[in-house]
Amino acid sequence: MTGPLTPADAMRLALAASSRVHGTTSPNPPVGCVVLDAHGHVAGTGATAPPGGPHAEVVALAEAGDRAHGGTAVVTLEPCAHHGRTPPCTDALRAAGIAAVHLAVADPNPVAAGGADVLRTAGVTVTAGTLAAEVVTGPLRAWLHAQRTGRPHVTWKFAATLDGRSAAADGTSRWITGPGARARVHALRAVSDAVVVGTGTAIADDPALTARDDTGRPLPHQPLRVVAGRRDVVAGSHLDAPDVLHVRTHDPDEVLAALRDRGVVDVLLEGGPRLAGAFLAAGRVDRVLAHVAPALLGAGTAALGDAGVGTIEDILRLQVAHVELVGGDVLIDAVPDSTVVTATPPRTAALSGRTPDAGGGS
Ligand code: AOF
Ligand code: ZN
Repeated sequence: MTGPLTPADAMRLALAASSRVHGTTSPNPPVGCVVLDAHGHVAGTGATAPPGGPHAEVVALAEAGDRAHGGTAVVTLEPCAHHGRTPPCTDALRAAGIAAVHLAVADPNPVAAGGADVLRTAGVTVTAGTLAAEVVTGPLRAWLHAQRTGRPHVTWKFAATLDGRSAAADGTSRWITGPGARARVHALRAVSDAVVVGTGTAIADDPALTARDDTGRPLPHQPLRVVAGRRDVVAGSHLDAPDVLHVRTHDPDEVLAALRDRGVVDVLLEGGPRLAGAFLAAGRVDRVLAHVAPALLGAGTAALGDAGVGTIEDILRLQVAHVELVGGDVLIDAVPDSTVVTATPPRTAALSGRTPDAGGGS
């Protein structure tokens, strides 16, 4: 047996537990919970089940059994205080005799929030903010964004050469980056709710948009596959399938509203240049993942089309969150300056926002 865990150590385990259900809980958040016994040893670990199933705390408490009595629950999101599809987690924590709770972030959902106060009133010691910086950029990121803005979170992922090309002059593009970068993309698809491409990319590249392992076998969790744009996809192509959602517009807010209506929280935008440009121009890209290959093409298709930038003053700057070498390619993880959160916008403004003329199908 190892010694007692600190709340931060336990939060790291809770975060890891939440990573294991990332992509399977929407529209609910992927939450992780660790229950420590009265001596600080792990008694139970849990994560949110798919919608309608138990919340993370209930899963962890069930594993802990009697050992939860007098113990501590460490959870990535404030325990809910509401009767939703399941009873309040605050009730479950109290019934189990939990003495202390450490939470990373408050629940922004007004219906479920208030759990910390409910627990304090019941005599439980509550500490908020444990490892909050890690948790808000982890699996809860997209859900927290959706709660704040009313829109799904959008990650624009692209692969390009050093000179910013995503295809050669003749249109060929397989492959610009190496197998390591491609494996990352499949792992990313597996934790996303939806993968979106424009009709231009669907027609030019015939992508499958499924999440596969390195032998080509499908990963357990598959995202909703989405094509955006007015044109029809090619009959018999990968995306000419009954489970593919075809949204007949390039307007980012129309695409996102259609996805939100289907419970989508976390969107992976995979191109092409025109659709990505429309999303960036509208301020609807929340994260950029650029796989940059140390290679040059010169002529060829740029990774990004018109993004509403006509003069240097309007350049879209990003803040780099992380840089990594993946195989022989450089992965840059960045956030557009325009979407760096400075304040909580009113919920009513959520779906209006900036509405530049990003329409027009392809
Ligand atoms: C928790 N632990 O693991 C999760 C929570 O419809 P329901 O009953 O499943 O409730 C969904 C809401 O509960 C969700 O919007 C969020 O506010 C909270 N999710 N809370 O205590 C969990 N997944
Ligand atoms: Zn709950």
